[in-house]
Amino acid sequence: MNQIKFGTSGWRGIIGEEFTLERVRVVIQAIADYLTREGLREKGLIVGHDSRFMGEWYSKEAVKILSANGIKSYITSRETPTPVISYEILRRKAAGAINFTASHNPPEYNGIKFSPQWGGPALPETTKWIESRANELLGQVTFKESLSYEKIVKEKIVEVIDPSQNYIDKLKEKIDFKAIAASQIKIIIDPMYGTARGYIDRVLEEEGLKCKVIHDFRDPYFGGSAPDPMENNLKEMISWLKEEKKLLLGVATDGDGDRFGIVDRGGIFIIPNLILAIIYYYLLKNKGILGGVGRSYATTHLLDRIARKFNQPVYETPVGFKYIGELIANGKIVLGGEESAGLSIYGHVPEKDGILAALLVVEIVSKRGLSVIDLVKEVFQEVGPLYSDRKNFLITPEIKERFKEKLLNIPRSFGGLKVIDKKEIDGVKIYLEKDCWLLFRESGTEPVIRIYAEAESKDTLNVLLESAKKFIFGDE
Ligand code: VG1
Ligand code: CO
Repeated sequence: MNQIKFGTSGWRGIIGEEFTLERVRVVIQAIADYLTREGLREKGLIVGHDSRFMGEWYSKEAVKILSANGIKSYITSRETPTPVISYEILRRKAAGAINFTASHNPPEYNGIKFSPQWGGPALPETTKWIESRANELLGQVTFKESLSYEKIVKEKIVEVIDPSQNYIDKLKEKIDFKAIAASQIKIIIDPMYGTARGYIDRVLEEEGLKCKVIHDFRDPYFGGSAPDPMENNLKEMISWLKEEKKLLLGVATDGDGDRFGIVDRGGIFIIPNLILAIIYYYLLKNKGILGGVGRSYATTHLLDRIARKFNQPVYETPVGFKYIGELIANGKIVLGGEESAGLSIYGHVPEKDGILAALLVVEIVSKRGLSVIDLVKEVFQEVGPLYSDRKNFLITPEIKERFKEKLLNIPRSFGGLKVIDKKEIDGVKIYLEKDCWLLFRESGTEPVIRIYAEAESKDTLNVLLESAKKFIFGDE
Protein backbone atom coordinates (compact mmCIF):
# COMPACT_ATOMS: atom_id res chain seq x y z
CA MET A 1 0.00 0.00 0.00
CA ASN A 2 1.21 3.49 -0.90
CA GLN A 3 2.28 5.95 1.73
CA ILE A 4 -0.12 8.75 2.60
CA LYS A 5 0.88 11.76 0.52
CA PHE A 6 -0.40 15.32 0.35
CA GLY A 7 -0.32 16.59 -3.25
CA THR A 8 -0.91 20.00 -4.79
CA SER A 9 -3.97 20.50 -2.59
CA GLY A 10 -4.65 17.93 0.10
CA TRP A 11 -4.52 14.16 0.29
CA ARG A 12 -6.61 12.28 -2.29
CA GLY A 13 -7.21 8.67 -3.18
CA ILE A 14 -9.60 6.20 -4.71
CA ILE A 15 -12.35 5.30 -2.25
CA GLY A 16 -11.87 1.85 -0.74
CA GLU A 17 -8.37 1.54 -2.11
CA GLU A 18 -6.34 4.41 -0.71
CA PHE A 19 -9.07 6.47 0.89
CA THR A 20 -10.13 3.98 3.59
CA LEU A 21 -11.58 4.53 7.04
CA GLU A 22 -8.33 3.46 8.71
CA ARG A 23 -6.26 5.92 6.68
CA VAL A 24 -8.77 8.72 7.21
CA ARG A 25 -8.59 8.18 10.97
CA VAL A 26 -4.82 8.20 10.88
CA VAL A 27 -4.70 11.47 8.91
CA ILE A 28 -7.15 13.08 11.36
CA GLN A 29 -5.03 11.86 14.28
CA ALA A 30 -1.92 13.35 12.63
CA ILE A 31 -3.75 16.68 12.22
CA ALA A 32 -4.81 16.50 15.88
CA ASP A 33 -1.16 15.93 16.85
CA TYR A 34 -0.16 18.92 14.71
CA LEU A 35 -2.68 21.20 16.44
CA THR A 36 -1.57 19.97 19.85
CA ARG A 37 2.06 20.62 18.97
CA GLU A 38 1.18 24.14 17.82
CA GLY A 39 -0.80 24.82 21.01
CA LEU A 40 -4.04 25.40 19.07
CA ARG A 41 -6.41 22.95 20.73
CA GLU A 42 -8.69 25.58 22.27
CA LYS A 43 -9.11 27.60 19.08
CA GLY A 44 -11.01 24.78 17.48
CA LEU A 45 -10.99 23.16 14.08
CA ILE A 46 -13.73 23.53 11.46
CA VAL A 47 -14.77 20.25 9.84
CA GLY A 48 -16.66 20.21 6.56
CA HIS A 49 -17.32 17.94 3.61
CA ASP A 50 -18.30 18.13 -0.04
CA SER A 51 -21.18 16.43 -1.86
CA ARG A 52 -19.40 13.09 -2.30
CA PHE A 53 -20.53 9.77 -0.83
CA MET A 54 -20.68 9.63 3.00
CA GLY A 55 -19.16 13.08 3.49
CA GLU A 56 -21.17 13.77 6.65
CA TRP A 57 -20.22 10.39 8.04
CA TYR A 58 -16.48 11.12 7.68
CA SER A 59 -17.01 14.53 9.28
CA LYS A 60 -18.62 12.96 12.33
CA GLU A 61 -15.83 10.41 12.59
CA ALA A 62 -13.29 13.26 12.45
CA VAL A 63 -14.88 15.32 15.23
CA LYS A 64 -15.00 12.25 17.46
CA ILE A 65 -11.25 11.75 17.05
CA LEU A 66 -10.62 15.46 17.61
CA SER A 67 -12.68 15.44 20.80
CA ALA A 68 -10.77 12.39 22.09
CA ASN A 69 -7.67 14.59 21.68
CA GLY A 70 -9.23 17.46 23.62
CA ILE A 71 -9.74 19.57 20.51
CA LYS A 72 -12.88 21.67 20.09
CA SER A 73 -14.53 21.51 16.68
CA TYR A 74 -17.18 23.10 14.51
CA ILE A 75 -18.96 20.76 12.13
CA THR A 76 -20.84 22.10 9.10
CA SER A 77 -24.51 21.18 8.86
CA ARG A 78 -24.35 20.64 5.08
CA GLU A 79 -21.78 20.37 2.27
CA THR A 80 -19.54 23.44 2.27
CA PRO A 81 -17.37 24.89 -0.52
CA THR A 82 -13.65 25.19 0.29
CA PRO A 83 -13.64 29.05 -0.03
CA VAL A 84 -16.58 29.29 2.41
CA ILE A 85 -14.62 27.19 4.89
CA SER A 86 -11.61 29.43 4.36
CA TYR A 87 -13.68 32.52 5.22
CA GLU A 88 -15.10 30.80 8.30
CA ILE A 89 -11.57 30.07 9.61
CA LEU A 90 -10.74 33.77 9.44
CA ARG A 91 -14.09 34.96 10.78
CA ARG A 92 -13.96 32.65 13.81
CA LYS A 93 -10.19 32.94 14.26
CA ALA A 94 -10.18 29.15 14.36
CA ALA A 95 -7.10 26.92 14.36
CA GLY A 96 -7.88 25.90 10.79
CA ALA A 97 -10.16 23.51 8.94
CA ILE A 98 -10.40 20.22 7.20
CA ASN A 99 -12.70 19.65 4.28
CA PHE A 100 -13.47 16.13 3.10
CA THR A 101 -13.18 16.65 -0.63
CA ALA A 102 -11.43 15.42 -3.75
CA SER A 103 -12.37 18.68 -5.50
CA HIS A 104 -12.52 18.25 -9.30
CA ASN A 105 -11.43 14.58 -9.34
CA PRO A 106 -13.81 11.93 -10.70
CA PRO A 107 -16.45 10.28 -8.46
CA GLU A 108 -14.31 7.33 -7.36
CA TYR A 109 -12.04 9.71 -5.40
CA ASN A 110 -12.31 11.37 -2.03
CA GLY A 111 -9.78 13.32 -0.02
CA ILE A 112 -8.92 15.77 2.76
CA LYS A 113 -7.89 19.39 2.34
CA PHE A 114 -6.28 20.92 5.42
CA SER A 115 -6.13 24.71 5.86
CA PRO A 116 -4.27 26.20 8.84
CA GLN A 117 -5.27 29.34 10.75
CA TRP A 118 -4.25 31.80 8.02
CA GLY A 119 -7.10 30.36 5.91
CA GLY A 120 -5.25 29.19 2.80
CA PRO A 121 -4.29 25.68 1.70
CA ALA A 122 -1.54 24.33 4.00
CA LEU A 123 2.00 24.97 2.76
CA PRO A 124 4.47 22.08 2.31
CA GLU A 125 6.20 22.65 5.67
CA THR A 126 2.84 21.90 7.37
CA THR A 127 1.68 19.03 5.13
CA LYS A 128 5.09 17.35 5.31
CA TRP A 129 4.82 17.19 9.09
CA ILE A 130 1.26 15.82 8.99
CA GLU A 131 2.16 13.38 6.24
CA SER A 132 5.14 11.90 8.04
CA ARG A 133 3.24 11.71 11.34
CA ALA A 134 0.37 9.91 9.54
CA ASN A 135 2.73 7.41 7.94
CA GLU A 136 4.35 6.80 11.32
CA LEU A 137 0.94 6.07 12.86
CA LEU A 138 -0.25 3.85 10.03
CA GLY A 139 -0.73 0.32 11.35
CA GLN A 140 0.54 1.41 14.78
CA VAL A 141 -2.57 2.88 16.41
CA THR A 142 -5.94 1.45 17.23
CA PHE A 143 -8.81 3.84 17.72
CA LYS A 144 -10.62 3.17 20.96
CA GLU A 145 -14.36 3.63 21.16
CA SER A 146 -14.82 7.34 21.87
CA LEU A 147 -17.85 9.28 23.12
CA SER A 148 -20.78 9.17 20.73
CA TYR A 149 -21.34 12.03 18.30
CA GLU A 150 -24.62 12.94 20.02
CA LYS A 151 -22.86 13.15 23.37
CA ILE A 152 -20.07 15.46 22.20
CA VAL A 153 -22.61 17.74 20.52
CA LYS A 154 -24.65 17.82 23.75
CA GLU A 155 -21.55 18.63 25.77
CA LYS A 156 -20.68 21.41 23.28
CA ILE A 157 -17.29 19.93 22.46
CA VAL A 158 -18.62 20.09 18.92
CA GLU A 159 -20.78 22.90 17.57
CA VAL A 160 -22.92 22.46 14.47
CA ILE A 161 -22.56 25.50 12.19
CA ASP A 162 -23.83 26.81 8.85
CA PRO A 163 -21.26 29.29 7.55
CA SER A 164 -23.12 30.12 4.32
CA GLN A 165 -24.84 33.39 5.30
CA ASN A 166 -21.74 35.05 6.72
CA TYR A 167 -19.84 34.18 3.57
CA ILE A 168 -22.65 35.53 1.35
CA ASP A 169 -22.67 38.79 3.36
CA LYS A 170 -18.92 39.08 2.75
CA LEU A 171 -19.45 38.54 -0.99
CA LYS A 172 -21.80 41.51 -0.97
CA GLU A 173 -18.83 43.76 -0.15
CA LYS A 174 -16.93 42.51 -3.18
CA ILE A 175 -19.53 42.28 -5.95
CA ASP A 176 -21.66 45.08 -7.42
CA PHE A 177 -25.00 43.30 -7.09
CA LYS A 178 -26.95 46.53 -7.73
CA ALA A 179 -25.47 46.79 -11.23
CA ILE A 180 -26.13 43.10 -11.92
CA ALA A 181 -29.77 43.34 -10.83
CA ALA A 182 -30.30 46.56 -12.80
CA SER A 183 -29.14 44.87 -16.01
CA GLN A 184 -31.59 41.96 -15.51
CA ILE A 185 -29.08 39.79 -17.41
CA LYS A 186 -30.23 36.21 -18.09
CA ILE A 187 -27.68 33.66 -16.92
CA ILE A 188 -27.44 29.92 -16.46
CA ILE A 189 -25.65 28.34 -13.50
CA ASP A 190 -24.15 24.83 -13.33
CA PRO A 191 -22.90 23.78 -9.88
CA MET A 192 -22.11 20.33 -11.39
CA TYR A 193 -24.11 18.48 -8.65
CA GLY A 194 -21.42 19.74 -6.29
CA THR A 195 -20.94 21.62 -3.08
CA ALA A 196 -21.52 25.17 -4.37
CA ARG A 197 -25.22 24.50 -4.96
CA GLY A 198 -27.33 27.26 -3.45
CA TYR A 199 -24.68 29.99 -3.46
CA ILE A 200 -24.58 31.90 -6.77
CA ASP A 201 -28.30 31.47 -7.44
CA ARG A 202 -29.20 32.23 -3.81
CA VAL A 203 -27.26 35.48 -3.59
CA LEU A 204 -28.42 36.67 -7.02
CA GLU A 205 -32.00 35.90 -6.13
CA GLU A 206 -31.64 37.75 -2.82
CA GLU A 207 -30.50 40.71 -4.89
CA GLY A 208 -33.39 40.52 -7.37
CA LEU A 209 -32.13 38.39 -10.28
CA LYS A 210 -33.81 35.12 -11.19
CA CYS A 211 -31.46 32.56 -12.82
CA LYS A 212 -31.69 29.21 -14.55
CA VAL A 213 -29.88 26.45 -12.64
CA ILE A 214 -29.01 22.94 -13.89
CA HIS A 215 -27.54 19.91 -12.06
CA ASP A 216 -28.92 21.36 -8.86
CA PHE A 217 -29.10 18.24 -6.70
CA ARG A 218 -26.55 16.08 -4.92
CA ASP A 219 -25.23 13.31 -7.15
CA PRO A 220 -22.08 11.58 -5.85
CA TYR A 221 -21.55 10.26 -9.41
CA PHE A 222 -21.56 13.78 -10.86
CA GLY A 223 -23.72 12.67 -13.78
CA GLY A 224 -21.02 10.22 -14.87
CA SER A 225 -18.04 12.57 -15.30
CA ALA A 226 -15.66 14.61 -13.15
CA PRO A 227 -16.94 17.81 -11.50
CA ASP A 228 -14.23 19.77 -13.32
CA PRO A 229 -15.71 22.82 -15.13
CA MET A 230 -13.86 22.34 -18.42
CA GLU A 231 -15.49 22.41 -21.85
CA ASN A 232 -15.94 18.61 -22.03
CA ASN A 233 -17.88 18.47 -18.79
CA LEU A 234 -20.17 21.43 -19.50
CA LYS A 235 -21.97 20.09 -22.56
CA GLU A 236 -25.46 20.62 -21.21
CA MET A 237 -24.84 24.24 -20.27
CA ILE A 238 -23.22 24.83 -23.66
CA SER A 239 -26.23 23.49 -25.51
CA TRP A 240 -28.61 25.62 -23.41
CA LEU A 241 -26.62 28.70 -24.41
CA LYS A 242 -26.58 27.64 -28.05
CA GLU A 243 -30.31 27.14 -28.19
CA GLU A 244 -31.68 29.79 -25.86
CA LYS A 245 -30.54 33.10 -27.28
CA LYS A 246 -31.88 35.09 -24.35
CA LEU A 247 -29.26 33.47 -22.11
CA LEU A 248 -26.19 35.70 -22.19
CA LEU A 249 -23.77 33.89 -19.91
CA GLY A 250 -23.14 30.52 -18.26
CA VAL A 251 -21.17 30.07 -15.03
CA ALA A 252 -20.09 26.82 -13.38
CA THR A 253 -18.20 25.74 -10.25
CA ASP A 254 -16.23 22.55 -9.52
CA GLY A 255 -16.90 19.80 -6.96
CA ASP A 256 -15.81 21.89 -3.96
CA GLY A 257 -16.64 25.34 -5.33
CA ASP A 258 -13.11 26.66 -5.64
CA ARG A 259 -12.82 26.57 -9.45
CA PHE A 260 -14.92 28.37 -12.07
CA GLY A 261 -16.00 27.61 -15.64
CA ILE A 262 -17.33 30.31 -17.98
CA VAL A 263 -19.38 29.87 -21.16
CA ASP A 264 -20.16 32.89 -23.31
CA ARG A 265 -23.38 33.61 -25.22
CA GLY A 266 -23.89 31.20 -28.12
CA GLY A 267 -22.28 28.39 -26.09
CA ILE A 268 -18.62 29.35 -26.46
CA PHE A 269 -16.40 28.04 -23.66
CA ILE A 270 -13.75 30.58 -22.62
CA ILE A 271 -10.55 29.16 -21.15
CA PRO A 272 -9.75 30.22 -17.56
CA ASN A 273 -6.53 32.04 -18.54
CA LEU A 274 -8.59 34.54 -20.56
CA ILE A 275 -11.05 34.97 -17.70
CA LEU A 276 -8.18 35.82 -15.33
CA ALA A 277 -6.98 38.42 -17.83
CA ILE A 278 -10.35 40.17 -18.25
CA ILE A 279 -10.92 40.27 -14.50
CA TYR A 280 -7.46 41.70 -13.75
CA TYR A 281 -7.88 44.26 -16.53
CA TYR A 282 -11.31 45.25 -15.21
CA LEU A 283 -10.01 45.73 -11.67
CA LEU A 284 -7.15 47.93 -12.83
CA LYS A 285 -8.80 49.85 -15.64
CA ASN A 286 -12.49 50.08 -14.76
CA LYS A 287 -12.37 49.90 -10.99
CA GLY A 288 -9.11 51.78 -10.63
CA ILE A 289 -7.78 49.33 -8.05
CA LEU A 290 -4.06 49.35 -8.72
CA GLY A 291 -1.80 46.53 -7.53
CA GLY A 292 0.24 43.54 -8.53
CA VAL A 293 -0.74 40.12 -9.75
CA GLY A 294 0.22 36.64 -8.52
CA ARG A 295 0.14 33.73 -10.89
CA SER A 296 1.41 30.19 -10.97
CA TYR A 297 4.26 29.22 -13.17
CA ALA A 298 1.75 27.50 -15.54
CA THR A 299 -0.55 30.51 -15.95
CA THR A 300 -0.85 32.96 -18.86
CA HIS A 301 1.68 35.77 -19.34
CA LEU A 302 -1.20 38.00 -20.44
CA LEU A 303 -1.34 38.90 -16.75
CA ASP A 304 2.30 40.06 -16.90
CA ARG A 305 1.57 42.18 -19.95
CA ILE A 306 -1.43 43.81 -18.26
CA ALA A 307 0.60 44.42 -15.08
CA ARG A 308 3.40 45.98 -17.14
CA LYS A 309 0.96 48.31 -18.86
CA PHE A 310 -0.15 49.62 -15.47
CA ASN A 311 3.35 49.49 -13.91
CA GLN A 312 2.44 46.83 -11.40
CA PRO A 313 4.56 43.92 -10.08
CA VAL A 314 4.16 40.24 -11.02
CA TYR A 315 4.78 37.38 -8.59
CA GLU A 316 5.39 33.96 -10.13
CA THR A 317 4.80 30.88 -7.93
CA PRO A 318 4.95 27.08 -8.22
CA VAL A 319 1.63 25.39 -9.07
CA GLY A 320 -0.88 25.29 -6.19
CA PHE A 321 -2.99 28.08 -4.73
CA LYS A 322 -1.24 27.81 -1.36
CA TYR A 323 1.56 30.04 -2.69
CA ILE A 324 -0.83 32.58 -4.20
CA GLY A 325 -3.04 32.52 -1.10
CA GLU A 326 -0.03 33.64 0.89
CA LEU A 327 0.42 36.68 -1.40
CA ILE A 328 -3.25 37.60 -0.92
CA ALA A 329 -3.05 37.16 2.85
CA ASN A 330 -0.02 39.48 2.92
CA GLY A 331 -1.83 42.14 0.85
CA LYS A 332 0.75 41.97 -1.95
CA ILE A 333 -1.59 41.55 -4.92
CA VAL A 334 -4.92 42.69 -6.37
CA LEU A 335 -5.55 39.38 -8.12
CA GLY A 336 -4.12 35.89 -7.83
CA GLY A 337 -4.83 33.24 -10.42
CA GLU A 338 -4.10 29.82 -11.82
CA GLU A 339 -4.74 28.51 -15.34
CA SER A 340 -6.72 25.63 -13.80
CA ALA A 341 -9.54 28.11 -13.03
CA GLY A 342 -8.40 29.33 -9.63
CA LEU A 343 -8.82 32.95 -8.56
CA SER A 344 -9.10 35.19 -5.55
CA ILE A 345 -8.71 38.94 -5.08
CA TYR A 346 -7.45 41.52 -2.55
CA GLY A 347 -9.30 41.56 0.78
CA HIS A 348 -10.99 38.25 0.04
CA VAL A 349 -10.10 34.71 1.17
CA PRO A 350 -6.53 33.48 0.58
CA GLU A 351 -8.03 30.47 -1.22
CA LYS A 352 -9.33 30.11 -4.73
CA ASP A 353 -13.00 30.91 -4.98
CA GLY A 354 -15.07 29.76 -7.95
CA ILE A 355 -18.20 31.47 -6.63
CA LEU A 356 -16.45 34.85 -6.44
CA ALA A 357 -14.82 34.42 -9.87
CA ALA A 358 -18.15 33.52 -11.51
CA LEU A 359 -19.89 36.50 -9.91
CA LEU A 360 -17.10 38.86 -11.00
CA VAL A 361 -17.67 37.75 -14.59
CA VAL A 362 -21.44 38.27 -14.19
CA GLU A 363 -20.69 41.78 -12.87
CA ILE A 364 -18.33 42.66 -15.72
CA VAL A 365 -20.64 41.38 -18.46
CA SER A 366 -23.68 43.16 -16.95
CA LYS A 367 -21.87 46.43 -16.37
CA ARG A 368 -19.95 46.63 -19.61
CA GLY A 369 -22.79 45.23 -21.75
CA LEU A 370 -20.28 43.19 -23.77
CA SER A 371 -19.88 39.49 -24.47
CA VAL A 372 -16.96 37.70 -22.84
CA ILE A 373 -15.33 37.32 -26.25
CA ASP A 374 -15.53 41.10 -26.78
CA LEU A 375 -13.96 41.66 -23.37
CA VAL A 376 -11.11 39.33 -24.38
CA LYS A 377 -10.69 41.24 -27.65
CA GLU A 378 -10.40 44.45 -25.69
CA VAL A 379 -7.53 43.00 -23.63
CA PHE A 380 -5.84 41.64 -26.78
CA GLN A 381 -6.05 45.09 -28.39
CA GLU A 382 -4.46 46.63 -25.35
CA VAL A 383 -1.59 44.17 -24.75
CA GLY A 384 -1.49 41.91 -27.80
CA PRO A 385 -2.90 38.38 -28.15
CA LEU A 386 -1.66 35.26 -26.37
CA TYR A 387 -3.20 31.81 -26.84
CA SER A 388 -2.67 29.01 -24.37
CA ASP A 389 -3.59 25.37 -23.84
CA ARG A 390 -2.85 22.39 -21.62
CA LYS A 391 -2.76 18.70 -22.53
CA ASN A 392 -2.92 15.82 -20.05
CA PHE A 393 -1.47 12.34 -20.59
CA LEU A 394 -2.29 9.36 -18.37
CA ILE A 395 0.76 8.14 -16.53
CA THR A 396 2.21 4.64 -16.41
CA PRO A 397 5.45 3.84 -14.57
CA GLU A 398 7.10 3.63 -18.00
CA ILE A 399 5.87 7.06 -19.13
CA LYS A 400 6.92 8.56 -15.82
CA GLU A 401 10.48 7.30 -16.28
CA ARG A 402 10.64 8.45 -19.89
CA PHE A 403 9.29 11.88 -18.92
CA LYS A 404 12.03 12.40 -16.33
CA GLU A 405 14.74 11.20 -18.68
CA LYS A 406 13.63 13.37 -21.59
CA LEU A 407 13.60 16.49 -19.47
CA LEU A 408 17.29 16.07 -18.69
CA ASN A 409 18.19 17.02 -22.27
CA ILE A 410 16.19 19.91 -23.64
CA PRO A 411 16.55 20.53 -27.41
CA ARG A 412 17.73 23.89 -28.72
CA SER A 413 14.35 24.66 -30.29
CA PHE A 414 10.69 23.59 -30.33
CA GLY A 415 8.55 23.95 -33.46
CA GLY A 416 11.26 26.09 -35.05
CA LEU A 417 11.37 28.53 -32.11
CA LYS A 418 14.68 28.98 -30.30
CA VAL A 419 14.93 28.09 -26.59
CA ILE A 420 16.01 31.18 -24.65
CA ASP A 421 15.81 30.13 -21.02
CA LYS A 422 14.71 27.36 -18.65
CA LYS A 423 13.32 27.36 -15.10
CA GLU A 424 12.74 24.39 -12.84
CA ILE A 425 10.48 25.67 -10.05
CA ASP A 426 7.90 22.92 -10.58
CA GLY A 427 8.54 20.70 -13.60
CA VAL A 428 10.52 22.29 -16.41
CA LYS A 429 9.42 25.56 -18.03
CA ILE A 430 11.05 26.49 -21.32
CA TYR A 431 11.06 30.06 -22.56
CA LEU A 432 11.13 30.49 -26.34
CA GLU A 433 11.39 33.40 -28.74
CA LYS A 434 8.38 35.61 -29.48
CA ASP A 435 7.03 35.42 -25.93
CA CYS A 436 6.18 31.71 -26.29
CA TRP A 437 6.74 29.11 -23.59
CA LEU A 438 6.24 25.44 -22.74
CA LEU A 439 5.92 23.72 -19.37
CA PHE A 440 6.27 20.01 -18.63
CA ARG A 441 5.18 18.78 -15.18
CA GLU A 442 3.64 15.92 -13.30
CA SER A 443 0.23 16.57 -11.69
CA GLY A 444 -0.06 16.45 -7.92
CA THR A 445 -3.79 15.68 -7.93
CA GLU A 446 -4.32 13.21 -10.79
CA PRO A 447 -2.29 10.37 -12.33
CA VAL A 448 -1.29 12.44 -15.40
CA ILE A 449 1.58 14.45 -16.81
CA ARG A 450 0.74 17.90 -18.13
CA ILE A 451 2.14 19.84 -21.05
CA TYR A 452 1.27 23.56 -21.08
CA ALA A 453 1.99 25.99 -23.92
CA GLU A 454 1.45 29.64 -24.81
CA ALA A 455 2.06 31.51 -28.09
CA GLU A 456 1.11 34.68 -29.95
CA SER A 457 -0.99 32.85 -32.55
CA LYS A 458 -3.21 29.77 -32.54
CA ASP A 459 -1.11 28.19 -35.29
CA THR A 460 2.13 28.59 -33.38
CA LEU A 461 0.42 27.23 -30.27
CA ASN A 462 -0.57 24.06 -32.12
CA VAL A 463 2.89 23.65 -33.64
CA LEU A 464 4.44 24.04 -30.20
CA LEU A 465 2.14 21.51 -28.56
CA GLU A 466 2.79 19.01 -31.34
CA SER A 467 6.54 19.35 -31.05
CA ALA A 468 6.37 19.10 -27.25
CA LYS A 469 4.32 15.92 -27.52
CA LYS A 470 6.73 14.48 -30.06
CA PHE A 471 9.65 15.33 -27.79
CA ILE A 472 8.18 13.21 -24.97
CA PHE A 473 6.44 10.44 -26.87
CA GLY A 474 8.26 10.28 -30.22
CA ASP A 475 6.12 9.60 -33.30
CA GLU A 476 3.57 7.25 -31.68
C1 VG1 B 1 -4.17 21.09 -10.07
C2 VG1 B 1 -4.02 22.43 -10.73
C3 VG1 B 1 -3.62 23.50 -9.71
C4 VG1 B 1 -4.65 23.51 -8.55
C5 VG1 B 1 -4.77 22.11 -7.96
C6 VG1 B 1 -5.86 22.01 -6.90
O1 VG1 B 1 -2.90 20.66 -9.56
O2 VG1 B 1 -3.05 22.38 -11.77
O3 VG1 B 1 -3.57 24.73 -10.36
O4 VG1 B 1 -4.26 24.41 -7.56
O5 VG1 B 1 -5.11 21.17 -8.98
O6 VG1 B 1 -7.11 22.34 -7.45
P1 VG1 B 1 -2.01 19.56 -10.33
O7 VG1 B 1 -0.82 19.32 -9.45
O8 VG1 B 1 -2.89 18.38 -10.52
O9 VG1 B 1 -1.67 20.16 -11.65
V1 VG1 B 1 -8.55 21.89 -6.68
O10 VG1 B 1 -9.84 22.57 -7.45
O11 VG1 B 1 -8.43 20.32 -6.71
O12 VG1 B 1 -8.31 22.10 -5.19
CO1 CO C 1 -11.64 22.34 -6.42
